[in-house]
Amino acid sequence: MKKFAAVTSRFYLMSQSFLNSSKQNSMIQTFLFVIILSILSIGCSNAQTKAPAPYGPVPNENQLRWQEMEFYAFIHFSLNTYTDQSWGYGNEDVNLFNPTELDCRQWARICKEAGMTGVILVAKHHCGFCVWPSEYTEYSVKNSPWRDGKGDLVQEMADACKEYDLKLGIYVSPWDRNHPEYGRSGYITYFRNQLKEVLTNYGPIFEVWFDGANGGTGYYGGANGNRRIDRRTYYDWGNTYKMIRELQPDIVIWNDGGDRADLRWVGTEAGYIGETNWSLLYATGDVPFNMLHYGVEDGDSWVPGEVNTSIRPEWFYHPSEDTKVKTLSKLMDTYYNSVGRNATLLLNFPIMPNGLIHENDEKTALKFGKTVKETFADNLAEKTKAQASNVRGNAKEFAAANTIDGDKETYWATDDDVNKASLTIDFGKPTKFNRFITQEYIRLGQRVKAFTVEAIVDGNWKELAKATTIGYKRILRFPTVEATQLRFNITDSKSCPVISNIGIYNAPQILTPPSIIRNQAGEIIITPADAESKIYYTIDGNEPTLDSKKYTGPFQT
Ligand code: FUL
Repeated sequence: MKKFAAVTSRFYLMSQSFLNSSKQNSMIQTFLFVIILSILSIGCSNAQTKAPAPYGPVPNENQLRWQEMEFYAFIHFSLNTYTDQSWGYGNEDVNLFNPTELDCRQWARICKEAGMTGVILVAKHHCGFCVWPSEYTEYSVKNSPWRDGKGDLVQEMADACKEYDLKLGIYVSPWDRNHPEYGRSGYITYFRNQLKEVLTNYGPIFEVWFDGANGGTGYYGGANGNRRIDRRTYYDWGNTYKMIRELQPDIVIWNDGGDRADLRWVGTEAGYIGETNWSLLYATGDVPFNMLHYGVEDGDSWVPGEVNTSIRPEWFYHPSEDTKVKTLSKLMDTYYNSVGRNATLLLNFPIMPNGLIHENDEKTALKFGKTVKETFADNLAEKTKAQASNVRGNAKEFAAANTIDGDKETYWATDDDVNKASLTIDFGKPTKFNRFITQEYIRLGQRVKAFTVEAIVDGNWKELAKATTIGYKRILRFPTVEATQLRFNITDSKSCPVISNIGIYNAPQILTPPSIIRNQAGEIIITPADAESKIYYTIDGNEPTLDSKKYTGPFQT
């Protein structure tokens, strides 16, 4: 505005001097006056159309950068890999750690090809074994036969991430079942020294992960006891966080125990977050029952959810699970129920004893990445016209078209007193689609509480989907429709809606064998890779045809 005022007054002076010196006729005077007036009036309408003020808590730059990463990997590989355990006791022999074909470049390549943006490596699990040669313990790779004790897995992972343009994150278990001082104050110094090592020596770390399993039985340097701790006070998280932020100013901290961190657990490791998902919690760290899963609508802090889940049932490699790698349909559901519900997806790869990702996991991960890529390759909204029922100050800066311009920094906003509004996309011709994406401009807070999506089908508006929160990203699935127009109705919002993006897609049908399982009640459950496939089956060994029985739900055989 200042710049504009300066330009206007300079123009006014110039025109005055022109008038004085040349004494032109009154027509010219009137003409210039009109120009000046119209420039001034544009200035006034701009002045009225200020951007919406932020509403409630907003993300910081680190949380924003992290949220845009969307999909990244977890890697679990430690002594448990060699003992077929989930949690080591803390006395497992370091000599067991001896991968013969370890290649972090294989892990990084798979992650990259699957569309992931980073990798969080378990540097120390609950057993206390360190996959980097920590100078503060003997319980590490430096005393293992791997690379004659000269190996450093964190360094190899950091190098591979650099080569494949992935960000690196680190999991350091606060609970350490090996350390003699665990449960006493001496352990906190040790824990911080270890954090200092991993956060200083390996370049930028985007996320640090502190698991919530804390305290219990363990080896504890030979004491073999049960060490209970107070999760809220023992680790003095406040000071630990301060140190972490000093060492890595761009980091985000994940913690599901103790002080509130930057990111939250979602209350389950099954691979989904609540359909209603506020990126908010209370600053005190108090979480009302089950609210990790849904966030807290009136929360006073921005704490978005991260969905962590494994590509197999367990986190570490167990040969018995080679046939239990999640199916493409399961992973697609996981994607829609995490990234599609305003969270990120942290998908785990268990590493085999030889140091590689199993081919079954690789195949599924790549298929998954390819399907996600193909699904969202062609945004049908981009070639359309968008119009809204209300545009803030009628200003172009806040017009509906900003949702389909491919620029995440522009947005559609309404006037301040509006909390219900519609945006219509006109395809100009009958168009098939089955996915709808919308994104709020979360720099200004999370606002929308409810919305619907409709389309003109056979001449009438028909509701395709109904949902609650949006946040950074919301994806809705519905059966394919052919329509000329789509209408996005915000039916309730905490404050005026601010929408940065709309995407409309026609996801290809996933042609892959369905998963077939028998549940505990003995029923057969058949799940196709997408909700649209129809299934016909036989139970007599004959090839099914379209005349065979149609699957409608679990059945007994
Ligand atoms: C859990 C841990 O106890 C598991 O072993 C695993 O590391 C997972 C990511 O978090 O709570």
